[in-house]
Amino acid sequence: MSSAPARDNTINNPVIPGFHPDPSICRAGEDYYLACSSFEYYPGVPIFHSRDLVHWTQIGNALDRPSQLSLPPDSTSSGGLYAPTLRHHDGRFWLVITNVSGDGNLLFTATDPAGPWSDPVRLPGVHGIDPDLAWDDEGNCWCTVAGVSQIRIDPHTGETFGEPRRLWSGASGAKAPEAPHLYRIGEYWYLLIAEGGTERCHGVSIARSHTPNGPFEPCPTNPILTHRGTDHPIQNTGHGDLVQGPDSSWWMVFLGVRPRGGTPGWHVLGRETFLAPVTWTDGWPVVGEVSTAMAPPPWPLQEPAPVPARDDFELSELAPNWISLRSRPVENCMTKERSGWLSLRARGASLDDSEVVFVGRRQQHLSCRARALVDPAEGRGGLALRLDEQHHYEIEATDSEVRVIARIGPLRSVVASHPGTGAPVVLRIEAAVTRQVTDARQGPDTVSLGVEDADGAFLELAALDGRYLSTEVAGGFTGRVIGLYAAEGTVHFDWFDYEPLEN
Ligand code: 6LW
Repeated sequence: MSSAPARDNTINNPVIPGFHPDPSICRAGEDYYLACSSFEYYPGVPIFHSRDLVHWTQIGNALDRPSQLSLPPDSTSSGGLYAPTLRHHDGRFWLVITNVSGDGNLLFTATDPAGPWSDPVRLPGVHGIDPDLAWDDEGNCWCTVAGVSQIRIDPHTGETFGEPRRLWSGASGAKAPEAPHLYRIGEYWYLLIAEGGTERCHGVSIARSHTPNGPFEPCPTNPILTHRGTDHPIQNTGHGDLVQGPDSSWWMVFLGVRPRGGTPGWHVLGRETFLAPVTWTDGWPVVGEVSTAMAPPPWPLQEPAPVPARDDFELSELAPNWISLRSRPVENCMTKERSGWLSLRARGASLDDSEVVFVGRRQQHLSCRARALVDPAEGRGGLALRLDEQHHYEIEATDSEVRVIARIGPLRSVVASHPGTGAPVVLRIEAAVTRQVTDARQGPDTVSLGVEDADGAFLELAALDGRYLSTEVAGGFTGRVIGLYAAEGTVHFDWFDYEPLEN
């Protein structure tokens, strides 16, 4: 998967669209790697590669074996894996992350970020989310967590030394000083943090010290990045990480959201990964303009790899952008049961159930179309747009019926029904962004669900307000995922298409 095609001499920001929050970036020679949070989804922690900081291709998921990632069936959505730090040090890649649904802070290593990553080293003595790793000149490894506090660790064994030391509680008395990253840059150690919470007040602040352990002096112009209180189209900007470009210029990756519709605005794609230039004044970083169409960096850009719309399920392994809920047992998700088809064997009876068998991909475009050819002869299942167990729209097929189901909070309703033919059927879900807001209460987009006839004509069965599948309504840390599911028996899928539509 690649993203952000160059257009009209600007680059598209977010550089990694869709639910890809808490970006952490590192450089190894000419190569850049980036990791994101993945919460209740399995495999976990998508890893991206780029050579130009603009075009990113997903090369794997760091945690793709049960020995690395355990998410109990009853673990909550928006639990699971929070906020990685990815670093290249001493010829190896290091990833540290919190599994809030069980194992706490965990450290993994790899020689190739595409994998395989090691089994976890547990960090039972590190208390707090958003762990960061930094090594000083003496070879000490400092693990800094939200709060903000720090402890020395042995990254090979997970042993901690001494007591945690409080470093800084942020610049402005704002809530949630978190997402620390510690860097040695020139004569200083810089401590970058997020504060204000991951909602509309989010921001990034920085402090510096002559040692990795403080005392830290806050930047006089903190926060160095925030869109709080503005009408900027990119909101909730925060949780950043710094990196040097190929020409040694400085850049920040950070998360942001794109709310749409009337007031108060709803964002539906989750928190996305954005890029912004950084310059330095008086030894402090200054974040440049943040824009959805930004000026390209001065170095040559890669030609983005074309992204095929269709997955034909011809391969025995699913591509890395496919994610499941909590686990992916081979007996429930089969690529060889019927050659060239994906076969899902049901466990839970609906998407309300945390054990449902679901395989999806992130919705990455404000307007898009997803289609799938489904054979329901041996079961019941279909195509779904999911935010969590309490917020999803789906079009579901059995031999005798196709129906649209909406679950919004405690309410569940069959909103449309259509006779089935007994034959495989093409199901379709489209999201169309609200272009013009004519009413302050208007939602961010419309979600259409329906079937295609033999000529490919779309028969819309329902058009639903997208706000109910937004973070502002559902809560939590994730974004929409579009995918295939089985709710009874075994359901076979011949292909799945995902196409961006013009916004
Ligand atoms: C993450 C925290 C945050 O741990 O949201 O925006 C939390 N920042 O740093 C979950 O992604």
